[in-house]
Amino acid sequence: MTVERTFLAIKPDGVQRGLVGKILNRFEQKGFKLVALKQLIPSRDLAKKHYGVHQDRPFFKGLVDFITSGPVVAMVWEGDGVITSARRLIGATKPLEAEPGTIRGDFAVDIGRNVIHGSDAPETANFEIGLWFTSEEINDWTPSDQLWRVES
Ligand code: DAT
Ligand code: MG
Repeated sequence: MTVERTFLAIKPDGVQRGLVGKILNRFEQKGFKLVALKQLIPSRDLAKKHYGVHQDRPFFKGLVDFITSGPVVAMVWEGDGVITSARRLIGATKPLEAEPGTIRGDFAVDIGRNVIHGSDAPETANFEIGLWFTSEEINDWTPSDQLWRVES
């Protein structure tokens, strides 16, 4: 596997419901590395760029209204295969179809309030990381336990 970075964001419903700590824990306990973290209320311009692929969908305006409605916790996580793995930890887009044990499976019922965003591919991860973060906001660091990690 190659080391990748992905963009994750706890949406306003996750922040309002006090789920930030529980969600961060899922990725920490899995073994991924947090390299950037900030809370912000996204501008409409940022939200529209982030969800640009959905601009012609009927739910687009509601999606932008929702994601700009309050604080979002934006993050970059790093690790082997983190893009696909984070999507699996997040679960299906429709929370009622998300497996128990996934974040959406455990914490959500409504597709329009599905708690968390995760990049879906390397290209979107690169685009989204660059959209939400400057390079100065992303930290290269080595966790001390990686010194005794087994190479594969
Ligand atoms: P995901 O967030 O799993 O990548 P997506 O990229 O297809 O899903 O859609 C982005 C977000 O848009 C999704 O998290 C919730 C919202 N959304 C998607 N389909 C929707 C629908 N049919 N009705 C309302 N909101 C929808
Ligand atoms: Mg998506």
